[in-house]
Amino acid sequence: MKWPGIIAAYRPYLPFDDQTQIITLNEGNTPLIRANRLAEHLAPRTGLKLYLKYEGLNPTGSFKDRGMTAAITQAVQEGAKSVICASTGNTAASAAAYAARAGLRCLVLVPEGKIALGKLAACLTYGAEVISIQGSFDDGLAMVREIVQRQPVALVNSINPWRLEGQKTGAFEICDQLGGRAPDWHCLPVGNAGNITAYWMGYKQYGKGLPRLLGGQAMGAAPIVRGEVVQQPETVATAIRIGNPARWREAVQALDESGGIITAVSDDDILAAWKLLARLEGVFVEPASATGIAALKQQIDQGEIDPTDKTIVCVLTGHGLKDPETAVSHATTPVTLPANTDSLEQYLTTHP
Ligand code: AN7
Repeated sequence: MKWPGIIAAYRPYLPFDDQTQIITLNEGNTPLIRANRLAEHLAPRTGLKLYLKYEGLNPTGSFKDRGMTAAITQAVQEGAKSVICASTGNTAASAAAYAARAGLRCLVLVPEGKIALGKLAACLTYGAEVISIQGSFDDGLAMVREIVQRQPVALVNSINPWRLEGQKTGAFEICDQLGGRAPDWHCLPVGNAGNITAYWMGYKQYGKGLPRLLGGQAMGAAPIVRGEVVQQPETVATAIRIGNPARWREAVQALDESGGIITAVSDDDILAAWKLLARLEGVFVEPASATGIAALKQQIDQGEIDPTDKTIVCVLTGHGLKDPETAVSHATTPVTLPANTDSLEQYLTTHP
């Protein structure tokens, strides 16, 4: 069956009518991958059924496309000619792509020097006006919130409710892919807290059961865990380098309602989980996307989550090719050999 994108696929659950001109790149319908080797590593012989929702396979390489098809569709419907967002990179790339498709001007504010290369490359190629600000994501968000009060430009950050409408479809897909039920636990990284808010909306609306939520924040950017704004957030996971999340209150409510947990994990733990995903399961994500796995490992190790016979889904929010620089700098270096088979044989036999 041809997949039409998340709005057409889930229209009865979304506030769009049949007349709406949909701006889509056929996002969504991402695989839910069973991860037996990783499950065995995290919780040996417990019967844990672990699944990876691989959102890096969306058209621009992150989950943001689910929300962006909805936000840009609505912006066009309202007659907008320009859109703007602040971003750690993925929202910007997604906005740039959907704006291009709709023929809109797109401005993106990104923190100077703190946006992964693949995201910057995408924004520039889609033709967005990339504004590198000498500050953090949080500074950028404050700026765009103000400018939309002064200028006729539509805001497409996740404070825009249409973003959440689109992103909640991830929960619908997970329930569908599990055969019509929600998992026991749903794990994901938390930055600006739009996605955790949207997933909870989605599970509640779909009526196929409710998971408990496990949110992971990076230790150097963990305002919700700490209960206070982080003035200078810092983490290798630049996607979630956010100190004052816009959907903070909603995230706390979702965590409370679900009997969930939010926890902080170190950069080392994030990178360890990121490597495990690639090496045990062949799934390459950007570092931030491994935060849910790192949080799950921590909670199992600490005895806070009992994995026995549980169905657990981890959302992998962005593709590994988004951040090639971190990948290369944390990997082993390639072996260089002369171009002959004897050298290759020598290498093979001396490196068993
Ligand atoms: C890969 O692009 O905030 O908690 O500006 O790119 O909904 O913010 C990105 C966030 C997780 C956190 N994983 O999601 C942005 C931005 C990846 C991300 C998150 C982001 P939210």
